[in-house]
Amino acid sequence: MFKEAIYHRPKDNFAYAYDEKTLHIRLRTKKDDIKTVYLLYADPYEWKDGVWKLNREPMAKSGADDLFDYWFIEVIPPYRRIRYGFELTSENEKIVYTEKGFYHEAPTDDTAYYFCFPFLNKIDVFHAPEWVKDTVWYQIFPERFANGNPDINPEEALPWASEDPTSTSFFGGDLEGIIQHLDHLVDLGVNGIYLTPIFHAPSNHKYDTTNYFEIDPHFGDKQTFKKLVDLCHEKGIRVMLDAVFNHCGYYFSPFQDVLKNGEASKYKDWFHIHEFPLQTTPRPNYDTFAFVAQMPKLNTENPEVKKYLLDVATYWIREFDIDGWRLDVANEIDHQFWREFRQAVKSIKPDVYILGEIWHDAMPWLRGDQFDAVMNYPFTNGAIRFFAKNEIGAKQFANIMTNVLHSYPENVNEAAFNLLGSHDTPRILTVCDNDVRKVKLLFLFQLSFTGSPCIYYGDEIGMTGGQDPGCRKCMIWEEEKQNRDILEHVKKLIALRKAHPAFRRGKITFMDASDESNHLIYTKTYLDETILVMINNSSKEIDVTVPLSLKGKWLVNLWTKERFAVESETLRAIIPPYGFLLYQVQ
Ligand code: ARE
Repeated sequence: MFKEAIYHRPKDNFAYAYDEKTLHIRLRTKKDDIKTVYLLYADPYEWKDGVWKLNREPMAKSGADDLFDYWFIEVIPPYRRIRYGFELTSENEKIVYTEKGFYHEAPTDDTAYYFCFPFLNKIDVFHAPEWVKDTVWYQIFPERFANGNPDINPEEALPWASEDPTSTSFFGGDLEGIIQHLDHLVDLGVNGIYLTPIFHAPSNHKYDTTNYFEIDPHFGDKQTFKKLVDLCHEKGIRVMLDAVFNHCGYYFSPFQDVLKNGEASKYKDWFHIHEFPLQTTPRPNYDTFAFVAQMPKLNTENPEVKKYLLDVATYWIREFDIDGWRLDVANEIDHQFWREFRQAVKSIKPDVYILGEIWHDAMPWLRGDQFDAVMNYPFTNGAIRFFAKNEIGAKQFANIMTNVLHSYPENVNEAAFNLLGSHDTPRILTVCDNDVRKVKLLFLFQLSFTGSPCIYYGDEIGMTGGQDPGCRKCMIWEEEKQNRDILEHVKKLIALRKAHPAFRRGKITFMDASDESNHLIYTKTYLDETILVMINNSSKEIDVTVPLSLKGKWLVNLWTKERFAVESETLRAIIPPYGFLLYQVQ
């Protein structure tokens, strides 16, 4: 037995409260090393005649990645607290693993040996808004979505789509343009929009805020924004805005005051200034986003700054009823700020969605006291490596996704923001080298995965473009120039997601993954519904045996609506190159 690989640590993704009553416990062991695992647990204060009696329940293998197996069990302790350990059996050894180490027999003379989940306090349970789990997002970069009001165009605005964007070009996209095209979103079936920044700022992306309380005049005004939110709400669409609180723009008045008055400025502690006078070259002598002099970092530890930004956060909820905040560069701001941010926004709208922009492992922000979700780029990267680039085989892909799912508690995964790309990454069709079949498989995987998927504007009609600014081209509205094939595919998937709870929610189980034929088979289960997804990510037709005993069941092909009974012990399936099969098991 490889004891070195055995790992558990209470809290975070290994032992957490799933809801007010239920604990989830996970254990990691070396891949293929352990045959069975039992959870040994008991209430620490329940002794009978001087004896502490442990319960013993089997744990199930919940998945495997390249190196490890993961084990899982759900426990509902009557008094909401437990001490616990694990009994593990390998080919030739049986041991008990506790917080204090390994034992041949489970010690019962003292609870101190064991791991401790001290108490399940309701207030500490991670709780993301319910609606997010049933939401399909659509991300809009407002400068490039649609020009609804040419009267407010920036002076230098170019004719719509007349050329490829540069980092400084403008095309006149605005809020009125979004209003005029809401029917496209309704038709597509999305029910949430995420707008990159819309507040007053000089750049085309508006991540360099000048005034957090004003809509950028080239995008519209507050009345137009109110109209947009109200119309969206009427159509069942939620609205999320971008909160750029890590840094402001160069023309933000407190920063201008420091530039003007130097050390005498009453705003000097709003920033992190290394020395006076301020200089921007060769590198800024104040903290910034990256080394961008136009984006001075705000001192969010300063109570005045904190109050200012929390006022911004609550203002747009209170006055405009927005439904979510996406937090730019969220991991470079202090945790304390985010704790207070959560309290401030949730106190006025308890089901507002708080989405952090973090590209890396984000567990410290997802403990229930800060964010509801993060932009799930580890999901994006895994999906791209497998489907778009063929860098990894099906097995490794299943391992990566298992790893992604085991990096966070289940209730965190249920609200994860799963994206294939954004305004910061090359477009998905371009990453797939213009292979539409691969894009379709990516959308299938994304939209059948548990969480809250987001479609980047234009990806649904096959727009192309490389890294920023290439991925920010003007939306194509002429139907004859749109890829209607991708559009119909995405529409159908969103409709399936709406119609079938198991498609959007529930547990994903990887049943089969072969590097040889590069196929992947997984099930989604939720309550009493099971959906079987079979994907052929190769250029050859494949003939596979379905790794489930389905005899006597009915299968409904969700794509063609055909229904048939399975009469034989094993079921074979023929899947065309880069094709898929989707069955509901009845
Ligand atoms: C401009 C140029 C870029 C250039 C950059 C830096 O266009 O080509 O690389 O300057 O000098 C906004 C604009 C960008 C603009 C930028 C600076 O949208 O067009 O870029 O401002 O003016 C990291 C951060 C993450 C950040 C990304 C971009 O962790 O927070 O980098 N994303 C947000 C927004 C951006 C926005 C800003 C931040 C600034 O979503 O749109 O940029 O407000 C790895 C790393 C990550 C890294 C990621 C991407 O995974 O580990 O930390 O993210 O790659 O690079």
